[in-house]
Amino acid sequence: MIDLYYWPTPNGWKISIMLEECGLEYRMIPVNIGEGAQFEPDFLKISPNNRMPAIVDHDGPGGDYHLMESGAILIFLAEKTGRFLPADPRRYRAIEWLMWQMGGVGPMFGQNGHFKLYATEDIPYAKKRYLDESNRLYGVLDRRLAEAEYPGGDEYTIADMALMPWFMLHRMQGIVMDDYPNVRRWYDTVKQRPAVRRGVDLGRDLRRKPEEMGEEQKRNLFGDKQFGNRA
Ligand SMILES: N[C@@H](CCC(=O)N[C@@H](CS)C(=O)NCC(=O)O)C(=O)O
Repeated sequence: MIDLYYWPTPNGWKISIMLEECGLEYRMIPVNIGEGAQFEPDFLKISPNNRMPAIVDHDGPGGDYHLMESGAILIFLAEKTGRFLPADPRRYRAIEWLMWQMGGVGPMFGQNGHFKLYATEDIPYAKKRYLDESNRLYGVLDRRLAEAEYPGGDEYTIADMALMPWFMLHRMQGIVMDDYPNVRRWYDTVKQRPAVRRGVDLGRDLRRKPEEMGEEQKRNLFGDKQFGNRA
């Protein structure tokens, strides 16, 4: 049994999709990041960076095994099940695009969304910088998908599960996906997978629109509570 510490955001969806793809038995434990649950001492023992997703695998190496960081969790679950991460040499192509998601797409799309939708002041320089960078990253994936069906090659892998959730927010992010026809083709294919739909549906009722976020939630996520709560 796996405990999934989760809130319905792109980083959370990566893991709910993988758990659904693998048919693993899991229990979802909501971490309400708007209300500050990510700062609870018990959660910090599992996820010292005060971010979800995180898991505890009760049948993990040495017993209860906790893990934070969605990329590490995806690799762990792929190795546990022997699925969605092919053997050499294709393995490292999938890991390459997984790392590209973790180091580029996640942080840059995250900042793009922050300055466009959540920032408490309007900063045109920041908005332009992160929108330009997000479009550049769309272009990089588009070129990769012109030569391969999936970022990892000819198979659907954990790289797709890491990428897909962030591309789902393209409209909110101010991106015109149809400018990237290979991304559009890949997106339309992956979006139809039943496990992707189930993964993204997990905790749907808990999700709030940016305009529904109150002052207290902004303080927890981006303001004095976020930084004041750190050691
Ligand atoms: N690199 C981390 C990023 C996780 C992350 O940023 N999670 C956000 C929600 S999408 C979070 O928990 N935020 C809580 C906070 O900022 O206090 C991963 O991929 O797991």
